Amino acid sequence: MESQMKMMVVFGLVAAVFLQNVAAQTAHVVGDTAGWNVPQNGAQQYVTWAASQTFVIGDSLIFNFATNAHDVVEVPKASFDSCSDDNEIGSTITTGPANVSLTSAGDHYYICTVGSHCQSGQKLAITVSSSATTPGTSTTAPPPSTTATTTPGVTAESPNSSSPAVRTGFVLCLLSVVMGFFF
Ligand SMILES: *[C@@H]1O[C@H](CO)[C@@H](O)[C@H](O)[C@H]1NC(C)=O
Ligand SMILES: [Cu+2]
Repeated sequence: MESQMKMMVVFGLVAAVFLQNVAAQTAHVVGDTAGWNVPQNGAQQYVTWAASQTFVIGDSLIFNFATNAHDVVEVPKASFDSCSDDNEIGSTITTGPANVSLTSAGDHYYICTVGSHCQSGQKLAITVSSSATTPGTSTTAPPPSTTATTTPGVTAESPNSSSPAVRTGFVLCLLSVVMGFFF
């Protein structure tokens, strides 16, 4: 009986990891409702916004701005610091809204090259991490070897019947949390 419960808990953990992978992609709306503009609340605005987000490879940045009023381009740190468009990475996006995919880990810097907007704080620095696991919420112990046989079954079902698999995983995950109280 007890080993059966433990198996359920382990399966729930596997399902939780599976769910985390399914929900990996996030579209980050830069500045939230303020969009991509000259910050009205000081140059800290995009620094504060970036700190509130967790960026992972596969996510995207949505820069909401009116075409011709602003633009956005990725630049190296030196250009970001000096608000210059030297050594642009890729081409300047002049049509809003802009959808920028985050395809590599590390620091990325974006500026608006219109007028003195960058000097006024229309600049964004972010750090992209390579895995969906956030630093503070890493998963606990690795699953025991007995679960290795159940994992392919879970993933094999996902391409054709994604939502039932997700729902089943969610139910099992909740079940495992409930059962956790009995240990
Ligand atoms: C942005 O682009 C990515 C990758 O092409 C896509 O998956 C996502 O749906 C797009 N988001 C929006 C809001 O257009
Ligand atoms: Cu601008």
